[in-house]
Amino acid sequence: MTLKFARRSVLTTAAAVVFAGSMTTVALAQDKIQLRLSAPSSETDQRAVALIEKFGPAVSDFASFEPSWNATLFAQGTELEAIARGNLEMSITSAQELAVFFPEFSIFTAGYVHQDAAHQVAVFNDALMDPFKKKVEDELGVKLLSVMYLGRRQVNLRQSKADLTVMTPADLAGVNLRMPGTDAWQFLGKALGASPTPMAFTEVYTALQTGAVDGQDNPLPTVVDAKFYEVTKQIVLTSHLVDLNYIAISKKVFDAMTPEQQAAVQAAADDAAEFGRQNQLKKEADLVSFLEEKGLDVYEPDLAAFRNQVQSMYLESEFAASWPEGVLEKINALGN
Ligand code: KDO
Repeated sequence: MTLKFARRSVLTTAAAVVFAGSMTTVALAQDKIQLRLSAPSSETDQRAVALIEKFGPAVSDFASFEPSWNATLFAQGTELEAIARGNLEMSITSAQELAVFFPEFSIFTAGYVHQDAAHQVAVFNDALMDPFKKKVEDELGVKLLSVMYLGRRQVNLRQSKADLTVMTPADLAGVNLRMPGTDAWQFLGKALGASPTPMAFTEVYTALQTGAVDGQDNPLPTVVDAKFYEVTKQIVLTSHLVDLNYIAISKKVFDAMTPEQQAAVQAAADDAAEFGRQNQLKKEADLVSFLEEKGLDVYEPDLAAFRNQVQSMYLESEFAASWPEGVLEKINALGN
């Protein structure tokens, strides 16, 4: 009896300890800061890989990083509003999306402004960005943590080079080019000489396959990751936009963190951005031969012709009217 009693009591105590232990685990998981991120990219895109492998683990002591890819949580272009409304904590946003709220961000969407990945970083970390960042924080409640490199955007067409060789913007006349769906993106398509069609990223593969569009523009790593090479025949290396995404976080969520947690989140974002940048650069350098092996023609057009047309169209546009005085010169001065 005594033994039974003692045994039962030990078991009960043990069960209580296990129960209390699991409650602690549950409580800890609940206590962690939830960081949901929504993005249209796939989970194999280098920005996603960097966030999964570097960002999440680096903040896991106090935050639960919960990314959703392929726009499954929020549609492309709706993430910033979701963060502003408190329905989402993080995204990798574009200058084009920010330009919807703050037209001056269109300066970072203009063709041939950023020169390369290092220039993007120098611009993002320069004091010239401070008023841009502050406005996004004050008016949208979104903090831009770091800049991610997407790559140099190239024109990728269904037509074969034999049917359509693109050397100058005039050669893109009448080409139905899918561009992402904001004014800043559409204008870039026009500046290239094409007829832009807005469409969400997740619909592009099917649109290329069915011929709903003639082509799309994206950096080579994206062309490969999204398998656009399966449904296109050529890539014109216009390098018209050195594209970026900002790692964005809810300012409210960030401000509620301790200074140590904030520092850890900032460092994790910077590390993830750097890791992703190096991987993306490596891929960009390697992928021309991969695409040629897949049967695509990959060639350089008359770059001066593209640069001249794109730059002059931007300077004459309503976008340039919103660019703060002297910022373009400062951006240029940070480049080569
Ligand atoms: C795209 O829709 O073409 C684009 O490249 C635009 C970028 O700003 C970014 O949103 C990207 O898609 C997605 O992350 C998918 O790679």
